[in-house]
Amino acid sequence: MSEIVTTPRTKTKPKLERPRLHKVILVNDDYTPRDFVVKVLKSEFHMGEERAGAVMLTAHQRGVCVVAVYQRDIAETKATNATDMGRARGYPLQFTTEPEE
Ligand code: TYC
Repeated sequence: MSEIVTTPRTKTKPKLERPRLHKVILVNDDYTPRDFVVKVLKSEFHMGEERAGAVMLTAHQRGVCVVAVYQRDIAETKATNATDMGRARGYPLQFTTEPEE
């Protein structure tokens, strides 16, 4: 009796999902001074004066503005640090995170 041994010609590679990036979002409030928001954006997110001013203004006018996207743990750390800078001065400034689509 003869046996036919076949080997598959294609291999299926298990697909690993690429971890989603997370957005850091600046939230507007009525109390934090504009200059202070700009200062925080410059120091925690390494923005220049112009970009920081534009991001602050967008959040001021529209309620929120996406600041940047990072790997999840980096986004969370930066949002916490930036929020803490406001809290240390008694401001309700808020940075949140959410996954990208
Ligand atoms: N709305 C604040 C003011 O008028 C300024 C501000 C802008 C605060 C953006 C928070 O995310 C913010 N002083």
